[in-house]
Amino acid sequence: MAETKDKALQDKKPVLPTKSNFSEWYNELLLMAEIMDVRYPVKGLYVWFPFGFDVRKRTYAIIRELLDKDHKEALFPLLIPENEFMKEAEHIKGFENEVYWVTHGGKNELDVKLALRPTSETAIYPMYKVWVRSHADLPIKIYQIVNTFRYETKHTRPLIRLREITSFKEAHTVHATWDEAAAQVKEATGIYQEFYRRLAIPTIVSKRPDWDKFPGADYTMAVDTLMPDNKTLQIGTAHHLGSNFAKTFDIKYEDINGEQVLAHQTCYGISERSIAALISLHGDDKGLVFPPEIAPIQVVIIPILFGKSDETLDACRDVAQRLKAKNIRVTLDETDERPGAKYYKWEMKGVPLRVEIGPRDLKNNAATVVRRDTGNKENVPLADIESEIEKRFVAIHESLFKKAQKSLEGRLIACTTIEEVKENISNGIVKIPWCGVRECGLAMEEAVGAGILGIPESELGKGTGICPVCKKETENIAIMAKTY
Ligand code: 5CA
Ligand code: ZN
Repeated sequence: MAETKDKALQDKKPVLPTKSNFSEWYNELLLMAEIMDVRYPVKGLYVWFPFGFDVRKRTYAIIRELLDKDHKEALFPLLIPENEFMKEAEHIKGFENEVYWVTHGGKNELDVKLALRPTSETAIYPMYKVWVRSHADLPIKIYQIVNTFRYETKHTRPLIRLREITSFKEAHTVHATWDEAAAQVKEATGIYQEFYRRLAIPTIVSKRPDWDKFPGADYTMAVDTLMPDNKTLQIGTAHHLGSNFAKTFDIKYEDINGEQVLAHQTCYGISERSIAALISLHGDDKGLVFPPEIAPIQVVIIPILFGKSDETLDACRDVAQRLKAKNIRVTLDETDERPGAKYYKWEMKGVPLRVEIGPRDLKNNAATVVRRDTGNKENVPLADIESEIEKRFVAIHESLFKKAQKSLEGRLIACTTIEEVKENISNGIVKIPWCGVRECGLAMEEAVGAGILGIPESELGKGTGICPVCKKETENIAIMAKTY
């Protein structure tokens, strides 16, 4: 009886498309689970629901924790005067088609147009010119978490390609030497890998080909992950800026011999794409699935009530109290809805563990604990409920990561010819020998209709093969994929 009623109740609600229709699933899920509202009347701008904002808060707490070990957080202005913005030639070329300009203050035309930052090099580096005096001031490692604006012309998508990036974490460092800056780039990709490990997201780090590097950089390292639709998402980048910006912004320090020397710089950033990856990799046909550290609600308790039920409710309240005392984010769902409707609701929200307590459980001094990620049900003695829950949190995290990693590895396809690459490019990330020469790389991209992500760090100099374009032998194995 209860089952059929629940079914009828669910049928009235909008239904989540299956994840096999990834794009529809993604869009519908963001709304149904209350992550983002896409109904704001400006293209490429979206609204964080309070629930989504909670996820954002917890995600960004992790990146803050990792950076705060040896970076300082600061805050620079949103508006950049045109003359500063126009200083670095390569940088302008890369961004001029994406910049929003503020031209008026009220009815008055501004003497100097102001750019809404698309990224903050040109806001921060005029200040670094003032701040950097001597070698003793270095290194400087500063980050900020801000909104940035890019007039993107490719198809905009919530959390993935925004015109207002609401959650841009950008770090900007200054060093004495080129080598120290290179070491910083390495540290940055290491931090990002650790960050994504905390989100149970597997990543591939590679050096972007020269034609795909950040405008104004010597080189760019990128962190990518593979989405369910077999396209890669760039979820972080770290750039070695050499002395390119130091030259144009006149950032110099006095070395130990009293000489004025140009500084060396890096910058590295992530955005809410991190949350797009989190949702996309772990979610399923029933909705969100979160690693416990991120889940706004970690445990939901559902009382299974039959007739007079004071005892059941008391037991539920007691468990809720005990879990709260352990700083576990727990909700006791005492609403009048049927259990089935409650399961559906909390599964959609990605609550990692559901605890059901009914008269039969109580008779055994136990509770039924159900894992969101596997659906696995187990009886747990009430006496040990706290430690049993905590144990499962660790297990869920590890199992989400392993599952995601296996899924990525299962879609890494080794190829030797361009024909093979073409056949497989829609099935995942393709590995192909590449001599590293620009003409060969561009020819491959052209023939396949997909980008070279780079040569993964793990593959550098380790493979052997023949570049399919020039037929020369090479140790480098590049990866190619369709990208977001
Ligand atoms: N100044 C550098 C380092 S902070 C910079 O702007 N690098 S970036 O252009 O590569 O951006 C950093 C990261 O932000 C990218 O790797 C990507 O993950 C993310 N990102 C870039 N553009 C967008 C966008 N339009 N919407 C969402 N995320 C974006
Ligand atoms: Zn070649």
